[in-house]
Amino acid sequence: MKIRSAVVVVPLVLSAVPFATVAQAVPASRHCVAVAESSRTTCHLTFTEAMRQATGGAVTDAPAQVSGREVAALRSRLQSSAATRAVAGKWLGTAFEHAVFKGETLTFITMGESPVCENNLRFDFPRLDDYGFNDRISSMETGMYCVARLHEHAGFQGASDVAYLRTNLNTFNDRASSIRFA
Ligand SMILES: [Ca+2]
Repeated sequence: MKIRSAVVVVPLVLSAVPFATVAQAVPASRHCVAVAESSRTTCHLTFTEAMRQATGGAVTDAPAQVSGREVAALRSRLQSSAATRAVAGKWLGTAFEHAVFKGETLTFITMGESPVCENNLRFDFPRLDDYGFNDRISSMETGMYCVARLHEHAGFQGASDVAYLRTNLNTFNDRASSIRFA
């Protein structure tokens, strides 16, 4: 009986150590902003900070982590006044790591004059790998005037699919390597 109780106690003591280590090692999620006219990308720990940057400070209370309901609220919000509509014209779209607008995000913006896509302008992001988002996009939200064409390969090569407004990518899930907004 003495030996059996020792065997029970030892694994309990050992298991406490790796559990604490794993809890500290959970990686933070990333929410990045890609600018069409620049190769520079800025990443944030929360979607709140990414939206603050993407809207030039007009939206400061977006949720830290996103869901479909919150993204819909954000769209309504951007359409609510002349000031935010001007900002919304610079927002090309946001890509999400998971379906139904969850996980890490990559928000695409332009520094050009708004409104943008409705003026036959085109905004190219030829290598999603540059943003750590190659073959990862599972859902998309596009800006009010923009349609996103997703391509299977970098440089707008290979098969393509179109995303407009809020959509899960379904057959194009985790396949896109480049995106063109128009
Ligand atoms: Ca994915």
